[in-house]
Amino acid sequence: MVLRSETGEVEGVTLTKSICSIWDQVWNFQARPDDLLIATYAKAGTTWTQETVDMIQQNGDVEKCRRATIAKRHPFLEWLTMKHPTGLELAEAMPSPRTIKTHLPVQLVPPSFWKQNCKVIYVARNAKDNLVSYYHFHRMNKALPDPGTWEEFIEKFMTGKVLWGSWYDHVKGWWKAKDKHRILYLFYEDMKENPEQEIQKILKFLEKDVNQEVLNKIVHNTSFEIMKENPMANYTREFQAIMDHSISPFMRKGAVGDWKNHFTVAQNKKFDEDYKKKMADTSLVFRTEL
Ligand code: PPS
Repeated sequence: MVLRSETGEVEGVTLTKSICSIWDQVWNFQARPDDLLIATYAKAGTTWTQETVDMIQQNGDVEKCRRATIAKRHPFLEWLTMKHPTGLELAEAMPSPRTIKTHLPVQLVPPSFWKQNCKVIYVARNAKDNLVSYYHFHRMNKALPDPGTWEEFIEKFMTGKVLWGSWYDHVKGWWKAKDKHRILYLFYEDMKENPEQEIQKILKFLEKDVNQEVLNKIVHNTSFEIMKENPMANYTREFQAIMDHSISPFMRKGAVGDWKNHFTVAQNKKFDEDYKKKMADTSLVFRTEL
């Protein structure tokens, strides 16, 4: 049986107790200049972006992208669960150039990434869909704290007392940081609306070029329908003791606007009022429907 994680805090940000216990090692992680960091708030489109980046790096070669599961291809920097190598171990053992995943808010990113001037792709997703996805993920992933009821989870999300902290601070913090560092800031909704255009942005950022045929291949293989069936991307190959896809699959709906199937009118009103206050000090704008 897997015990749900207890939580602790690093600088006021909620993390699992196990991450807190290795925090010094995470903070002192030595980035290399050619590392690429994919940073997101959890459930914002991380895996989708990882697969897209890998497809680009492998020049559209599907077989190469299926060489290993997404978790092995891209170490998850701060993560550790029983019986699996830690993100730090995987990263340290990996030859360059590495692509690394993190959910850390910008102020908790190990300083070596900035010192080495590493490129970062940040992906943000509108709060309501992000929250819905996070709720279902807590239900199916037994390594995360118990989400409680939907109503309770909305409250936790609004107060920021969830893993990796406040969504509001996360998206705002990274938005500000993009003016100082090499950060490509993308939106889930844009990726959904026009994947080719967003892939082009990633290509330019990575200083890569592919022909139209390869581009089409990347668009196709990173679609929700294909990724849902791809065992190297859909998390069915490992973490079986932790993730129960029969409760809610990792590749759940992959849509914009699913929040409408979850929020009551009253919950939506309360959420919107609180959102306005929390997001009053940013120029960031999200779309909650397409
Ligand atoms: S994690 O655990 O934080 O790495 O999860 P993450 O990958 O960030 O988010 C999972 C959600 O992204 C959806 N997803 C996709 N949407 C559209 N297209 C593609 N290709 C795709 N791949 C994954 C996935 O279904 C989760 O969202 P929900 O809303 O729960 O379906």
